[in-house]
Amino acid sequence: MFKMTRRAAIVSLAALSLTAGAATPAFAQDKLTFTLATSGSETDQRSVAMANVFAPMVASFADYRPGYNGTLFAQGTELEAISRGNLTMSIASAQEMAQFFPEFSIFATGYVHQDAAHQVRVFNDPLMDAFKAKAEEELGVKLLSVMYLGRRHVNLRQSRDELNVQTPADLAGVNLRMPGTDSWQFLGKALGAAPTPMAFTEVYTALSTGAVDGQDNPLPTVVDAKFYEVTKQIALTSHLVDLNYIAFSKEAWDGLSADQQLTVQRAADAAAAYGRLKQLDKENNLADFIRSNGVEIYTPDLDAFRSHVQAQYVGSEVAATWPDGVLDQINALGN
Ligand code: KDO
Repeated sequence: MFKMTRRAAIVSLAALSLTAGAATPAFAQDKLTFTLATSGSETDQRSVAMANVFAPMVASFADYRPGYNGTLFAQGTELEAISRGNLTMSIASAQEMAQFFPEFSIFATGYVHQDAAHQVRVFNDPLMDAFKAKAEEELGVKLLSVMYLGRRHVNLRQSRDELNVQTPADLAGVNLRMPGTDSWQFLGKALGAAPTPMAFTEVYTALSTGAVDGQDNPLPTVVDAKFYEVTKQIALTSHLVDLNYIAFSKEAWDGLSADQQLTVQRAADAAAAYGRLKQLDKENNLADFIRSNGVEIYTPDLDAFRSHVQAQYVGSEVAATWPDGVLDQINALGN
């Protein structure tokens, strides 16, 4: 699993030549190339939004080159690649940002964001300014916009007859795949499970062989990655209303004209807005399809999950990294 301390990132940012690949043309008249790395598939709504909305909007001055399924950079290594000048863009998670700046874990904490609109209000609120500034100044990564991934639920190989998940106690000993960073693993434990770190691209095989008991992701991901083929149940825990940031190289950004910067910002916002609507639509309409493939979907005791998860964060090392007052500010932006 990739893990880099903030200090190491800062050192590498300072020490390495930043001319490598961020978005620099050989000649002034050349088009720029914006390379994006994601562990998501080409059919993932965030990828679709970038290809169908972002790319055309910047096409007059930049070619958009996406690399899907972790083929350009493995999941969790994209931010470092941007920081080193080897990549222009990624679809980054708050959990990945927290590898460099632990306070980003607040945006990766269970039952904090309430819905997609809440994510947008939080991202655009002045409370984000200090987070964004730190990412730019210390990592060389500009967070352009917030994308909606969706409500993450617990998705297991066992049938409900074998394991009926009502409370966190029912997940005791369940080997739940979570992505490989500290924030994810903390959340997996907070849910009551025994989390196993694993890259997204390995999850289907691990579910089909039984190397893990389950995974957590929103319904659109369960369909896109065909996890419904190798699992039997989904407990709608909604433990994380998950987001991603459209992350952009600060070096590449600084090389753009003011007009181009405005266009890139607008294109990112438009792609995020388009993707959000598509993802929400899918999230609301996929349950029947998943059920028709033999996966039982049901709602557990949400109060039990929420109170247990929140209790794990209170007084934790994770919560100690959150700047004073930010949780209250986030909550105040909720419904
Ligand atoms: C995952 O690994 O479970 C996750 O959902 C984490 C997200 O942050 C995001 O990276 C996503 O995978 C990938 O884009 C694949 O959908």
